[in-house]
Amino acid sequence: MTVRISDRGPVRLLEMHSPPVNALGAKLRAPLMDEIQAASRDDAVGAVLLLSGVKTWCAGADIKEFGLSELPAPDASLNAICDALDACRKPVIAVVDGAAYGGGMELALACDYRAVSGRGRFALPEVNIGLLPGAAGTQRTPRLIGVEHALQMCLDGKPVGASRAVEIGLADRLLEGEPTEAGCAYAQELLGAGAVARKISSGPGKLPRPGEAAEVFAGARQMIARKMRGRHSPELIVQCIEQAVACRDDFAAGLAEERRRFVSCLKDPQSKALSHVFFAERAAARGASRAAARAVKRGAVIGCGTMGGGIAMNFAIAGIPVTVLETGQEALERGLSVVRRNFERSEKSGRLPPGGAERCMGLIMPTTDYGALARADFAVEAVYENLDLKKKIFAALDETLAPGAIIASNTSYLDIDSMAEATNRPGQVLGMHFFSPANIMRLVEVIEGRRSTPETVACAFALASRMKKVPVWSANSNGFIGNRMLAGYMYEAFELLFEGTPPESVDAALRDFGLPMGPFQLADLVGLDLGWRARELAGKPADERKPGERLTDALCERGRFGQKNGHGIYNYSPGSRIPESDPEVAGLIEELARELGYRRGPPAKADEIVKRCMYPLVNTGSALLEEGVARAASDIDIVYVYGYGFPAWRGGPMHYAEQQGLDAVLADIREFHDRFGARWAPAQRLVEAVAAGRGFGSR
Ligand code: 3H9
Repeated sequence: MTVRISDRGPVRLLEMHSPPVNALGAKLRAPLMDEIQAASRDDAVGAVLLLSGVKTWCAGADIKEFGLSELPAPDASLNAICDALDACRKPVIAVVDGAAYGGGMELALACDYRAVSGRGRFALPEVNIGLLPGAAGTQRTPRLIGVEHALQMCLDGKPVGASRAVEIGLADRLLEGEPTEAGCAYAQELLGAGAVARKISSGPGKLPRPGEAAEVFAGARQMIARKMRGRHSPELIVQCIEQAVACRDDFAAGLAEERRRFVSCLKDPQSKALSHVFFAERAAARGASRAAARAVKRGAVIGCGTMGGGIAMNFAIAGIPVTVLETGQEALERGLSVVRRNFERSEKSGRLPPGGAERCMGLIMPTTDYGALARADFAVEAVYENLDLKKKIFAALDETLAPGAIIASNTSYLDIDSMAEATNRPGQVLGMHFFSPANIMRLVEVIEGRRSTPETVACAFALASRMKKVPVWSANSNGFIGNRMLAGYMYEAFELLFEGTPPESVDAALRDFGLPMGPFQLADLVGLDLGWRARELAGKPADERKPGERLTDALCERGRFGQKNGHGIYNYSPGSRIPESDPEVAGLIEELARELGYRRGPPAKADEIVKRCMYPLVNTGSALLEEGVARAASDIDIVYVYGYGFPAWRGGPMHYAEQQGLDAVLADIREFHDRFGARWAPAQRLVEAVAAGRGFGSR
């Protein structure tokens, strides 16, 4: 029974019970529809309460249903339920306890009253999966709370908590105590006061007159251009709300406009890609181990540089006390002052609640003494990339920590097994590769070493989830998933330069593809000097350096380190991050290209640039699957979306390749193989997928 019915005097209780999240699939919609109509007809019923019997009030439409056919039929049934609520002659009260998201919030809006428990929250997150609220959300929301709040909810998709919902008029009552009892008491109170049915659809509510909100719409469009470049559904959302205003007294006309745009979103590959990311994220987080995860009580972080500081912040944000170790007092203080500044910035921007910065700082204990780490049950080493140094730290941690405590390395490519061998607890060693800035970026690669136990891996996954990160499993292999793929991408970008395409054209093509920045802007941002110093330190001979490394080394020798000193592959005016071309760099590229024997030609077209830079990701991704370094193509997509800014609306590199058609991708890779040689040899896994006429497969 997905809808449970009971009566409390004249109050009919309809409890949705479709675990885990009351998604509005066919099996919940049909009985819900029947019971609403039955309650409307039943003379003994004075009011109806709509409740949830599971933790989530209602997660909205069942996203899995959208993918069932090539051209999904309009999901009329959810709209039909909302129509039935509109037609119901008894007041219907939504008792929102938990998340009322998407179609779930739209269901609540079609009710006459909304009561919310302290756990209740509302959101219209359809935009996150490339859709728009398609069950009158764009029509009822601005009528109830005005255009500005409605635009915000539809465009940012973020939840509005219980008190705020009451404050802006989204909910009528904040319930105290047990929600069902409190909801019944509220219904009785309404009946006692002679309250009647009250339909948002029956009038313009808070809708402005046409023209009055022009500035608000213009502001929304500016925000979209700034923050949601390349996405289709945000503009359609704005149009739907504009239509609500234009059709002011004609709810049905506005609804028809919403319907038309909703269906076009459903057919758009962007919604398929974003839904893929939604499910891939959850599949990745389920991880590779079903072992029981021990809850971490106290953390330790070794190193308080950019990464160490960010990782310590993650512990504190998750409410876990953490001790941070540095070699000297000065470095410690410098690192902590950055941490404090970042916390304060987070509080200012609303990412932390008021007082959150101070509370988080209170959870971070600085030290220069290994002995102070003795009580930690999970330590993360985050010093610079030097295997010998890391091994020494692992040995010192092994001496200090209690048996069973876990030691993780934040290395981005070094061998986890070598670090494990430096300890007497190889089972409790693994990699946890955070991405910079570690307090913001959501990806964490969890690297299982040869001897890491299932419990150790499970514990790292649970810790990452507690930190609100997206953990992805990877085997221990140089560069793991993300950086191994990045290497091919960067290599190809530099090849394009030497062949005659200017850096600004390469960057522009990849920005137009949807990346936040091109490879050379990225290199300047990270700092060209990091790699240069590492190569110098290791004494890597010039003829063993890649062509791109030769170029960045030559730039560094001329004092061009990147954005940090205003000169890198580009120039930067003081205080600006806008790249400007420099003829000196163009000359240097040409000179080096001649020296290395490149045949220079006309600049590559955008389409070729994209293929040359994206297909190494696909080919390496296929090889990673073949080698078992990654367990699923969808995991690779998550790594690239959450760690490298790959546009989520393209679904990640592997999904993108599938959408292009793997046979077409393979044909291009073969052509590049003929033109450029061995580095483009097609991965066996890709060849097999094409031969079998299938995709990369799911978990
Ligand atoms: C929509 O409503 C369109 C309408 O406007 C118009 C229609 C005409 N469908 O996240 P969790 C699964 S579009 C199907 O781990 P939590 C999820 O995959 C929809 N499945 O739980 C997972 O499965 P598994 C707009 C769904 O407690 C399991 O449920 N709504 C859906 O951390 C548990 O999920 C949204 O975009 C769904 N709608 O968080 C809301 N939702 O166990 C999307 C979840 O196999 N959902 N699943 O991995 C969420 O934001 C969170 O799931 C929620 C619960 C906050 C609700």
